[in-house]
Amino acid sequence: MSAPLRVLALHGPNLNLLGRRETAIYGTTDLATLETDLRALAADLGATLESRQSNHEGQLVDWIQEAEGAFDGLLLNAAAYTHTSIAIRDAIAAVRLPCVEVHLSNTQAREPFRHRSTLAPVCVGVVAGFGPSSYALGLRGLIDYCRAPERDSP
Ligand code: CA2
Repeated sequence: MSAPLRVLALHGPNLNLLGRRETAIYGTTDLATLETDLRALAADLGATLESRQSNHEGQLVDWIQEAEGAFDGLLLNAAAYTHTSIAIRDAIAAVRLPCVEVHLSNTQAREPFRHRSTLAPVCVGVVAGFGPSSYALGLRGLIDYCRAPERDSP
Protein backbone atom coordinates (compact mmCIF):
# COMPACT_ATOMS: atom_id res chain seq x y z
CA MET A 1 0.00 0.00 0.00
CA SER A 2 1.60 3.30 -1.10
CA ALA A 3 1.53 6.48 1.00
CA PRO A 4 -1.39 8.85 0.24
CA LEU A 5 -0.64 11.59 -2.28
CA ARG A 6 -0.51 15.02 -0.70
CA VAL A 7 -2.34 17.77 -2.59
CA LEU A 8 -2.20 21.47 -1.80
CA ALA A 9 -5.23 23.45 -3.05
CA LEU A 10 -4.66 27.20 -3.35
CA HIS A 11 -7.40 29.78 -3.85
CA GLY A 12 -6.60 33.31 -4.94
CA PRO A 13 -8.06 36.77 -4.33
CA ASN A 14 -11.73 37.26 -3.50
CA LEU A 15 -12.54 33.55 -3.48
CA ASN A 16 -13.19 33.95 0.26
CA LEU A 17 -16.41 35.70 -0.89
CA LEU A 18 -17.71 32.62 -2.69
CA GLY A 19 -21.39 31.91 -2.14
CA ARG A 20 -22.03 35.38 -0.73
CA ARG A 21 -21.62 37.70 -3.77
CA GLU A 22 -21.86 37.30 -7.55
CA THR A 23 -23.72 34.01 -7.17
CA ALA A 24 -24.99 34.22 -10.78
CA ILE A 25 -21.38 33.78 -11.97
CA TYR A 26 -19.71 31.79 -9.20
CA GLY A 27 -22.63 29.86 -7.67
CA THR A 28 -23.93 29.50 -4.14
CA THR A 29 -21.35 27.08 -2.70
CA ASP A 30 -19.11 28.82 -0.18
CA LEU A 31 -15.37 28.18 0.08
CA ALA A 32 -15.64 26.17 3.31
CA THR A 33 -18.13 23.76 1.71
CA LEU A 34 -16.05 23.49 -1.45
CA GLU A 35 -12.98 22.65 0.69
CA THR A 36 -14.86 20.05 2.77
CA ASP A 37 -16.22 18.34 -0.37
CA LEU A 38 -12.79 18.38 -2.00
CA ARG A 39 -11.12 16.87 1.07
CA ALA A 40 -13.72 14.07 1.08
CA LEU A 41 -13.09 13.38 -2.62
CA ALA A 42 -9.33 13.38 -2.03
CA ALA A 43 -9.77 10.80 0.76
CA ASP A 44 -11.90 8.61 -1.57
CA LEU A 45 -9.10 8.80 -4.14
CA GLY A 46 -6.38 7.91 -1.63
CA ALA A 47 -5.01 11.43 -1.20
CA THR A 48 -4.86 14.10 1.48
CA LEU A 49 -5.79 17.68 0.70
CA GLU A 50 -4.79 20.88 2.43
CA SER A 51 -6.57 24.03 1.32
CA ARG A 52 -5.50 27.69 1.68
CA GLN A 53 -6.86 31.02 0.42
CA SER A 54 -5.08 34.35 0.12
CA ASN A 55 -5.81 37.73 -1.42
CA HIS A 56 -2.05 38.38 -1.74
CA GLU A 57 0.13 37.41 -4.69
CA GLY A 58 3.32 37.10 -2.61
CA GLN A 59 1.62 34.80 -0.13
CA LEU A 60 0.57 32.49 -2.96
CA VAL A 61 4.17 32.55 -4.28
CA ASP A 62 5.49 31.66 -0.79
CA TRP A 63 3.07 28.75 -0.45
CA ILE A 64 3.97 27.40 -3.90
CA GLN A 65 7.70 27.55 -3.07
CA GLU A 66 7.20 25.91 0.33
CA ALA A 67 5.09 23.12 -1.19
CA GLU A 68 8.12 21.39 -2.70
CA GLY A 69 8.92 18.40 -0.53
CA ALA A 70 5.76 18.79 1.55
CA PHE A 71 3.20 18.06 -1.20
CA ASP A 72 3.00 15.96 -4.37
CA GLY A 73 0.86 18.30 -6.48
CA LEU A 74 -0.91 21.66 -6.64
CA LEU A 75 -4.54 22.44 -7.46
CA LEU A 76 -4.72 26.16 -8.15
CA ASN A 77 -7.42 28.73 -8.74
CA ALA A 78 -5.31 31.87 -8.81
CA ALA A 79 -8.46 33.91 -9.61
CA ALA A 80 -7.57 37.28 -11.19
CA TYR A 81 -3.82 36.59 -10.82
CA THR A 82 -4.34 33.87 -13.46
CA HIS A 83 -4.40 36.61 -16.07
CA THR A 84 -1.63 38.83 -14.74
CA SER A 85 0.90 37.07 -12.55
CA ILE A 86 4.37 36.34 -13.88
CA ALA A 87 5.49 35.81 -10.24
CA ILE A 88 3.06 32.93 -9.72
CA ARG A 89 3.96 31.46 -13.10
CA ASP A 90 7.67 31.59 -12.22
CA ALA A 91 7.01 29.94 -8.84
CA ILE A 92 5.08 27.07 -10.46
CA ALA A 93 7.85 26.62 -13.03
CA ALA A 94 10.51 26.70 -10.30
CA VAL A 95 9.08 23.94 -8.10
CA ARG A 96 9.12 20.36 -9.32
CA LEU A 97 5.43 19.79 -8.65
CA PRO A 98 2.61 19.23 -11.13
CA CYS A 99 -0.01 21.99 -11.01
CA VAL A 100 -3.57 21.89 -12.34
CA GLU A 101 -5.28 25.24 -12.97
CA VAL A 102 -9.00 25.34 -12.19
CA HIS A 103 -11.76 27.93 -12.60
CA LEU A 104 -15.36 27.99 -11.54
CA SER A 105 -16.48 29.97 -14.58
CA ASN A 106 -15.70 29.38 -18.25
CA THR A 107 -13.10 32.11 -18.61
CA GLN A 108 -13.06 31.70 -22.42
CA ALA A 109 -16.73 32.69 -22.57
CA ARG A 110 -16.22 35.87 -20.54
CA GLU A 111 -14.43 39.20 -21.08
CA PRO A 112 -11.37 39.13 -23.38
CA PHE A 113 -8.99 39.95 -20.49
CA ARG A 114 -9.95 36.59 -18.90
CA HIS A 115 -9.13 34.59 -22.04
CA ARG A 116 -5.38 34.55 -21.46
CA SER A 117 -3.77 32.62 -18.62
CA THR A 118 -0.15 33.36 -17.76
CA LEU A 119 -0.16 30.14 -15.69
CA ALA A 120 -1.58 27.54 -18.10
CA PRO A 121 1.71 27.02 -20.00
CA VAL A 122 3.42 25.82 -16.80
CA CYS A 123 0.47 23.68 -15.63
CA VAL A 124 -0.19 20.07 -16.58
CA GLY A 125 -3.86 20.84 -17.29
CA VAL A 126 -6.71 23.34 -16.98
CA VAL A 127 -10.37 22.77 -16.03
CA ALA A 128 -12.85 25.65 -16.27
CA GLY A 129 -16.57 26.28 -16.42
CA PHE A 130 -18.05 23.58 -14.20
CA GLY A 131 -18.39 25.43 -10.90
CA PRO A 132 -17.12 23.39 -7.93
CA SER A 133 -16.98 20.34 -10.25
CA SER A 134 -13.99 22.02 -11.95
CA TYR A 135 -12.07 21.44 -8.71
CA ALA A 136 -13.25 17.83 -8.46
CA LEU A 137 -12.30 17.12 -12.09
CA GLY A 138 -8.98 18.91 -11.64
CA LEU A 139 -8.23 16.91 -8.50
CA ARG A 140 -8.93 13.62 -10.29
CA GLY A 141 -6.70 14.69 -13.18
CA LEU A 142 -3.91 15.77 -10.85
CA ILE A 143 -4.01 12.52 -8.88
CA ASP A 144 -4.00 10.44 -12.10
CA TYR A 145 -1.07 12.52 -13.37
CA CYS A 146 0.88 12.06 -10.12
CA ARG A 147 0.39 8.30 -10.31
CA ALA A 148 1.35 8.02 -14.01
CA PRO A 149 3.11 11.22 -15.12
CA GLU A 150 4.92 9.58 -18.06
CA ARG A 151 1.57 8.45 -19.55
CA ASP A 152 0.03 11.92 -19.36
CA SER A 153 3.02 14.02 -20.42
CA PRO A 154 2.82 15.65 -23.86
O1 CA2 B 1 -13.89 31.45 -12.57
C1 CA2 B 1 -12.97 31.48 -11.76
O2 CA2 B 1 -12.76 30.60 -10.93
C2 CA2 B 1 -12.07 32.71 -11.72
O3 CA2 B 1 -10.76 32.27 -11.37
C3 CA2 B 1 -12.63 33.62 -10.65
C4 CA2 B 1 -11.87 34.94 -10.54
C5 CA2 B 1 -11.76 35.62 -11.90
O4 CA2 B 1 -10.97 36.78 -11.80
C6 CA2 B 1 -11.17 34.69 -12.94
O5 CA2 B 1 -11.17 35.37 -14.18
C7 CA2 B 1 -11.98 33.42 -13.05
C8 CA2 B 1 -12.59 35.89 -9.58
C9 CA2 B 1 -12.78 35.32 -8.22
C10 CA2 B 1 -13.65 36.27 -7.47
O6 CA2 B 1 -14.50 35.49 -6.67
C11 CA2 B 1 -15.61 36.09 -6.18
C12 CA2 B 1 -16.49 35.27 -5.54
C13 CA2 B 1 -17.64 35.80 -5.04
C14 CA2 B 1 -17.89 37.17 -5.15
C15 CA2 B 1 -16.99 37.98 -5.78
C16 CA2 B 1 -15.84 37.44 -6.30
